[in-house]
Amino acid sequence: MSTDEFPTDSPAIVTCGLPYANGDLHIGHLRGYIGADAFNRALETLGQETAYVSGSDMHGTPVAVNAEQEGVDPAEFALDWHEQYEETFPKFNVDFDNYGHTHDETNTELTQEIVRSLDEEGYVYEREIQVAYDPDADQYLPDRYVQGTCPYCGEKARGDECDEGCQRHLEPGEVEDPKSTITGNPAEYRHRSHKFFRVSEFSDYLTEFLDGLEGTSNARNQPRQWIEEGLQDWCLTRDMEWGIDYPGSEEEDIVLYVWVDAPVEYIASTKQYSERVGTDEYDWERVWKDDGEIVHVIGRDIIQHHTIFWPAMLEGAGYNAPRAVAATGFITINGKGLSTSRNRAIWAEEYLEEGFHPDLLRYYLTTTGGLQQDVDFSWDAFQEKVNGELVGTVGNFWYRSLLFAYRNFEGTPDADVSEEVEERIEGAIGEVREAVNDYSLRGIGQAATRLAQFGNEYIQRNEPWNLTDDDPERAQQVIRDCVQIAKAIAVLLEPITPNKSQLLWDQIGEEGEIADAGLEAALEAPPRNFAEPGELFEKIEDDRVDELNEKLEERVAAAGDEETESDDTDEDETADMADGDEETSDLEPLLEDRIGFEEFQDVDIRVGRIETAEGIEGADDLAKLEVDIGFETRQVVAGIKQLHDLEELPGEKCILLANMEPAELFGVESNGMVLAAGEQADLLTTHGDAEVGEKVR
Ligand code: B3M
Ligand code: ZN
Repeated sequence: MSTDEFPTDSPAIVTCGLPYANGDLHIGHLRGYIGADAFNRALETLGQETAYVSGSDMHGTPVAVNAEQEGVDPAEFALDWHEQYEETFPKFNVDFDNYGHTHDETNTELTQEIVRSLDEEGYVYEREIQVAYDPDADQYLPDRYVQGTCPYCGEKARGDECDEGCQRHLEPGEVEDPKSTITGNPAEYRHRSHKFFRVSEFSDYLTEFLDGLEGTSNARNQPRQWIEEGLQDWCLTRDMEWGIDYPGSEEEDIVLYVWVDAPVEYIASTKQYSERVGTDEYDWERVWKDDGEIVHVIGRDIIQHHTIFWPAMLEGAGYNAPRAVAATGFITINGKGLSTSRNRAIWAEEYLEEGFHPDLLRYYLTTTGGLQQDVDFSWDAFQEKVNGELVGTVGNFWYRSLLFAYRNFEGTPDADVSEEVEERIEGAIGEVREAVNDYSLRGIGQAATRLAQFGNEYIQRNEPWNLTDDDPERAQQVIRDCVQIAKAIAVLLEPITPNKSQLLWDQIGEEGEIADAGLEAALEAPPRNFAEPGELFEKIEDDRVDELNEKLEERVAAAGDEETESDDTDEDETADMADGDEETSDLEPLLEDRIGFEEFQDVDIRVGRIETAEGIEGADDLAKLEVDIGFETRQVVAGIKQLHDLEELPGEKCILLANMEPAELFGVESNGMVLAAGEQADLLTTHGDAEVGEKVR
């Protein structure tokens, strides 16, 4: 791995968390898989050698429990789902270079090899522990077979994870008041011998690793806290039949914990890709053992696995460390937690059956919030985004400029691109480069949308329709510029809307795949002639949205009825990546780490008064504010447009963090930060007569 900016001279690998092969894919899954796909595509446009791999997670109790409920063999059950996933991903233009599964030979062998080498290096030991047992079912109760209370935060928890509270991994025996999810009985404890990995020995290594880790800040901060609290060793084995055998224990009913073999699939899948294309083209060993740039895109509920256990395993077994872990927030639906058991979800197949183009959802999911933020999905917000940005801004510009070019010049007019437009496109390319290096998918999308906005203004400002007769040469120039902007938008947006970008590419007469073009193509002249263009985006009508809302409401209500009728309380066990319940996704858990008063005094918070507020071109939620803080007036950029009408803000008091490092957002300097609450950014203010400039304490 290097610390150089992308593109680097080393090959990259982009991965996304493996879906458990246990149920239908939904929008929560798609956020991660689309996100990682878009990131991988964006790296490619920068000229980075890269591949994108993943696979289905076949083992563990998430699969075993569900298979058992349906009375089928877990191997068959998991394989069925795996095959479905393989079909679904391409429908969303999620283009894996390899998609394997954890039960295949490559992964089984590699996992056992890695465990063997951890053992040989002295990182594994055996210890007798108490494990939960259900006497009625005559079965041990690993992981999701048991439910109880989290010893850290007191929330309801599964045997191996505090999924509704602090998101911590829990070791066998840790969950309090354990109950069997098979019979509902209180679990008994039995002594069993299990293998442990000395994670605690990696504390110093991991601290340093986190200091250099790129990606999202949540993937660095949470684990730092866990390390400070002291790392526990990690139980590597489970009393189960379904899974990969602990090497040498093939005779016993003991398998590796699912989280041992699951991340190894990242390597195994890369290996399969390498074997398919040949190591000259892509060398998995170079990537994983030498200098590869490993980028993991995951859900924020599995940070601990990817920033503690996994890097310790890699280090212990002599593999390369990840360069970045980008942990996405959850998806909420109409402001409430996505819940598969309550049917409050948007299902992958359902979305497609409704006839929506996959690129619309790709655009929505990648550009609605920052990667770390929870993103709310509602059909209304989806409609607004599609109609406003894709139809109104991008599609409108594409269509009007190409149609004009076609009608007047049968294609690209013969002229050079003006300096102004060339510079503007170069600027947008720079924004994309920066966004990729910041792991900001939203930044990539915004660079393109902003360019389209510029394009619309450019046409409006130059009115080529008035020039064709009076000043044909000028008209030629303006339209030439517009065709170039149209092409540039398609190139910039390709990682996010690959299919729509390809259609535009074809429309302007380009040959081959836009995905192979690279960012520089944004500045290269399009072919001279092209055919009559068509519109690439379609408006979503209000009655369509009403209908979709109704369907969703009915579905949720029906699921609610079923749930009250049945006693089956563990239905939520089908929960998976990003499948948070209301409690988890509505409110972020409290930080346990306390700070002293001195640390608080380091932040200089002041009362301010907003003098002016205006929007920022291309940035949906951002506003540029001038805030009087007594001593001076500060210009700050604030993401407050979701909730606040800018015209009403001047004169309002606000609370401003004055000693925030200055930053530049969308080319606008921000010198301070106004405080606001929640996703919607509800601005804080004072309720008495606190004066402007007064310190908040
Ligand atoms: N299968 C799904 C999850 O917990 C799990 C991911 C494995 S990634 C190596 O989100
Ligand atoms: Zn907890």
